[in-house]
Amino acid sequence: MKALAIDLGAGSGRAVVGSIEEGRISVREAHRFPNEPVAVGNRLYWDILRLYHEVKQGIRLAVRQENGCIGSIGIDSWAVDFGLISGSGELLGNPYHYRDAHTADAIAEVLALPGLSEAEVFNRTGIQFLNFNTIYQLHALVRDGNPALAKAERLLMIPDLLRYFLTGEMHSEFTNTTTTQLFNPIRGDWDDRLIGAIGIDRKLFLPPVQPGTRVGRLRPEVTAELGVPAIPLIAVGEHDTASAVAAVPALDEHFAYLSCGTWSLMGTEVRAPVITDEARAMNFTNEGGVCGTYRLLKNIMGLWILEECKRRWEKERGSRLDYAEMLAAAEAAPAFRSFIDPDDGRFLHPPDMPEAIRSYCRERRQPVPESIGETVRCILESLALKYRYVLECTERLTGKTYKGLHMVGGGLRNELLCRYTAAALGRPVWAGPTEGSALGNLAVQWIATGAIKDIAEARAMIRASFPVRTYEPADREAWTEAYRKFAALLALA
Ligand code: LRH
Repeated sequence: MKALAIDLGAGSGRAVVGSIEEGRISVREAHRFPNEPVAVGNRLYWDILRLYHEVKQGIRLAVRQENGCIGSIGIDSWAVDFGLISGSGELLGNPYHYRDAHTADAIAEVLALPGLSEAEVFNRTGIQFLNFNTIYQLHALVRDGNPALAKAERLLMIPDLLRYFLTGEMHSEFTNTTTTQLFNPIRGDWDDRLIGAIGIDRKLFLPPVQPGTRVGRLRPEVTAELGVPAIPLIAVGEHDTASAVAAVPALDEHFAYLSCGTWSLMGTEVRAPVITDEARAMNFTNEGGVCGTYRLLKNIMGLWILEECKRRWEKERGSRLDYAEMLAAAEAAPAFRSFIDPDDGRFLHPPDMPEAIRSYCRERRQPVPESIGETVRCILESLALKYRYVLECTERLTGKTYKGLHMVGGGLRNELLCRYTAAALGRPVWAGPTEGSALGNLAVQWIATGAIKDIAEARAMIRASFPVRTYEPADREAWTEAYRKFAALLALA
């Protein structure tokens, strides 16, 4: 039976139909639609009702194109963002987007609350400190006297919210739940103490359900509107990174991955969260995964920096710029001239990304990248070098050595980045598939319905069904020297 994955990414959302025939998986895009945040004054919101409309169109088109053969639906999207629901079941306002600046100082504010400290919050959650985590967003709403919060009865993460609109049932899916930094993986439940400390009512939070759980069917109003049957919804790894990692076609039990897209998420899969002082000092996270796993990983700012530069340059030129042109210019630019720390806070949501890069280089007394080629080269080399650092940190935390790196996600289309990554790591990169989240979303649906036995079989099938390209390391000495410079610049331990 075919399954439908709704995958909402930065920039666009997609409805992807997955099929299995003779042990091979294939995917087909039934609908693609924009997913752009809406700025109002200095606030940044989800365009949630438009997205819901597009999700419904995706379901209608997929069912029609497949002659009714859609057996289940799963939804994934990025972590941390949420909607608030009233006692009468209505959405209270437009959800905020995590790049809204209201959480700029929120980590320090939360850690200054009575009884809280970095160690306390990390030991209770195992989650890295990112200022947009749900805990800090909620704190900002309390601090600013947000009226919706005062009326809220439930909090639903974005895929939970869209699923609620479709089915009328409210559930809190586990992988996304963990990214709130309010979930305690040791106790296996929401952390009452943290929730209380930030002044939030415990009643907002529902008991988490595991990926693979059936969570309702399309409600009658939706089936009537779309002319489709009452298809069941399955909770998948609703955090897109959980789904992307589920799709890593690794054969070994222990492997290192990089989910490469707007964000770069790098780490490994573990059976239990690694909550140690060392993990906290490295600001690693332990996000809930599918099939009883956790993802020990670190966020790296990723291709967002490049995407934002492209947007800015296109605005300045008044015409489109394609990636091939940008990457060719980067290859022609001099190597290892200047580096940035991709994770410097200024790159999270600056009004002018190329200027943010120039300001970083100016402050660090490095040559300032001016042309498109110089800037792209600086971004890609810096990302690849940061990957080396994070991979080595992962090895220190797990005590394991990884022979190479699996890369999945749309970012693999950037072949220069894959090449630089292999070179910076001095290890092979196995790149593929480019479909990360949608495939992992489908895989969990198929495991739930019995079409696939378990996650190992899903990964083996993905490996047999999609190309994986190997990039071998090159220019070892030059990259080793570049890493030395990079590590000194960023004062990496
Ligand atoms: C990637 C991602 C990542 C989160 C960020 C908000 O899309 O879900 O795992 O940290 O977005």
